[in-house]
Amino acid sequence: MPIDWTPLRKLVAECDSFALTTHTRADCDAVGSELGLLYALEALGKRVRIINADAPPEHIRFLDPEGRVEVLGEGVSVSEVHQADAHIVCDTSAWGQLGAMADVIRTTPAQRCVIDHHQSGDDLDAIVLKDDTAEATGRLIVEATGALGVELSPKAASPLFAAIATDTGWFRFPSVTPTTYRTIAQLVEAGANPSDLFQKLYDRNTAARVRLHGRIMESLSLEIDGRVAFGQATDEDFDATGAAQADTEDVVNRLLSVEGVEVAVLIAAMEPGLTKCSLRSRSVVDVRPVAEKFGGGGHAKAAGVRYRGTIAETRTALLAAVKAQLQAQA
Ligand SMILES: [Mn+2]
Repeated sequence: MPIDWTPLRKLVAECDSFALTTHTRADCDAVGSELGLLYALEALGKRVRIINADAPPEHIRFLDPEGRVEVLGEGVSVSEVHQADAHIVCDTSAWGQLGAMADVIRTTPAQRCVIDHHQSGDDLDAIVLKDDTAEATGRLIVEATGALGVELSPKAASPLFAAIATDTGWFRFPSVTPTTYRTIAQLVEAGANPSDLFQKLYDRNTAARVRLHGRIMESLSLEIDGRVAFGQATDEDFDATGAAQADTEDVVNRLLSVEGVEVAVLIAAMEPGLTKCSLRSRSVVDVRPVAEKFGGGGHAKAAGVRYRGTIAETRTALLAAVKAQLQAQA
């Protein structure tokens, strides 16, 4: 269902200052949506700050050349955040994903609004502007920009292009529609440079990252007649390669590329007794209930969860849950 932006227009008419935030360990869609919305609101003469619980990962910081993303506790106090007339949460509607910003938003006297495309989420007691069929929150921000009567600026166009491009795996996921391409055309017209963005996002691997990917590919194992693929990144893999957590991004899609595989699961060691799992599906199998079973969430074809246990324990638990889901959907 397309979003009716009337509540946002009303909120913007009523408020002069805005604090924008997103989920922790922000990705391009999270940061790109925040920046796109910030520049749209500023074009209307509003005072706007982006305040997140943590800094964006290093490899996507080029999206924010003006350094507009601020971090709570690093020169920004809770009372400063509370001075905003309204808080807008982008690209999540789950308390658990907001990190330290969750309490700030819970206790704010200001109005709350959520712009998101995730199926899972909590009641944030907010104006909810959600389309869970949208390929990216970034596309919703482009729509919102239009609904607010603001022209897309070159400063907004690049991060918004990156938001949509990365959430669609560079326009190859089934979530892509003609609207995606129309939106992208608007962003390119407004100044986004696709080949420059691609290079900055994907052709800047470190050797450590590529070596980690090699080890993850090597770990590939197949279950349930080759319908489910598992890959893992252990502490030893991180130590031996010198790669970081964020370097596992996107590898799960390579596991999914094996012919016959319907569901891929990548399990990465986070800290002792805690793993981070990424689940992807390319069939009718819905991986969101699998993630939700262990307190995670996401979409039907892409979900994630953190699991308390070793990699082996995580694998056993997730294999059983994926098996149950395959049977339930058979
Ligand atoms: Mn997103």
